Amino acid sequence: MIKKKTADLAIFGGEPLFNDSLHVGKPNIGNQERLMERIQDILNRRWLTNNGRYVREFEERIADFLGVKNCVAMCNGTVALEIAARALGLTGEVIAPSFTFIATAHSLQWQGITPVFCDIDPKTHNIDPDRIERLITPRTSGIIGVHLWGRPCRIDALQSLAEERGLKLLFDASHAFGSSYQGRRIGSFGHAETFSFHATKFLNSFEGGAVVTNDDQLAKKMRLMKNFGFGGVDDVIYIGTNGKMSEISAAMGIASLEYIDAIISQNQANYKTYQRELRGLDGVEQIAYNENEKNNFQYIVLEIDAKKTGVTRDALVDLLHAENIRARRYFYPGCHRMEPYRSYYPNAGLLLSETEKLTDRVLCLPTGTTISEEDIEKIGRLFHFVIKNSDKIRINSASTIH
Ligand code: T4K
Repeated sequence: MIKKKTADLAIFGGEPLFNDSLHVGKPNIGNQERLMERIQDILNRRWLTNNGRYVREFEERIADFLGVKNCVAMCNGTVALEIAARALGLTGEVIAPSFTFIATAHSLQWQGITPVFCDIDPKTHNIDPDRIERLITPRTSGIIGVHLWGRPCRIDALQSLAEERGLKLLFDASHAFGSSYQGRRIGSFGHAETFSFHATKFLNSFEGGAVVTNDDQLAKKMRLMKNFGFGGVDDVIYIGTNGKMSEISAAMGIASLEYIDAIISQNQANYKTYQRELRGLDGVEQIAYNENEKNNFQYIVLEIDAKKTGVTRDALVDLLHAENIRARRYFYPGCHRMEPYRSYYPNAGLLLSETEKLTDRVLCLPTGTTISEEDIEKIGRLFHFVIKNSDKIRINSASTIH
């Protein structure tokens, strides 16, 4: 039970609600004993990287789990996107959402491809297929859909459009490991899909990523690309980079894979507890997962309507941080308002009105295997308290609390 009075809030100098910070993105770690055994084996065998046995096992198990022919493991999700884009032959312009982590856009710009930002559907937070057509020019070579928060894009609509217009279709599935679309696991849609296995992700390998595809030729090309273009010893047959996953990362990835049922059930329980605790708060909407599909429930995402709550999203973030709840404003302020895109396209916002509205509303809360039901109940009570007392907590236009 929290018995906070306004003056007790940490932001006013009181004790924080939590002694140890609760973080969005705190890693889930599988069976540590099994992980340590594998790490010991890696050290004993002195085979640390370069397509070792754990990387091969990880790739096989991922492909099997997703029902896709090829999994090419990479050192991280950004390099996975870069290599997938390059192997697909993307050039000129590629249509992608601005409401995503910056890596989606950077992976293109990094290799001289222009990301053309498309607005989102405010209901799903994903790229709106109905707005893509008007952005296609003779320079457009592809579309990247991002399954944000693990909720799939409108894949059918994107697929039809890409086919009609002869465009490549790549999905950034960084958030969507384990999710399904129309009963089929994310991973085998479009020409390829990429994953991030960063520490903060549902399935983590410390750092890591992968491209998955049913296209054998594409997979072969990406295997060359991630290994400097080596076709054999002393034989470089292609331009490449170093995108390899290490053995220790693969061992962590396997440990995570073996643990995902437990992570999902904890994430789902947290999601339900948040729904229960935040119920009845006018102006606070928790985004919903389609429970007819498979979900990883990795993100607890709220939309804050400051006109109803009387407290802006940013003020709420300040308050939560003061209470040691490390909430995040993903993906503020949108890629188009970050460099170099904001300088390149200063008027991009005119076509991105839904993105702009959403970047001021979204708030992500901690979840995962390290948070308890009681923690979430406390967070819920804090929300009720703050919103009920919003008139006493005066917030100026810069979101500072007085
Ligand atoms: N596409 C999409 C749609 C993505 O979301 C991402 C990555 C990518 C592509 C690229 O994949 P990678 O190249 O990263 O594999 C974090 C992650 O670094 C990033 O992987 C992720 N998306 C993004 C959504 O979140 P930041 O800037 O929020 O990181 P940071 O360091 O602030 O950490 C986030 C939170 O996690 C903090 O509250 C602290 C906590 N944390 C973090 C680490 C690393 C821990 O508790 N323990 C840890 O070990 O980007």
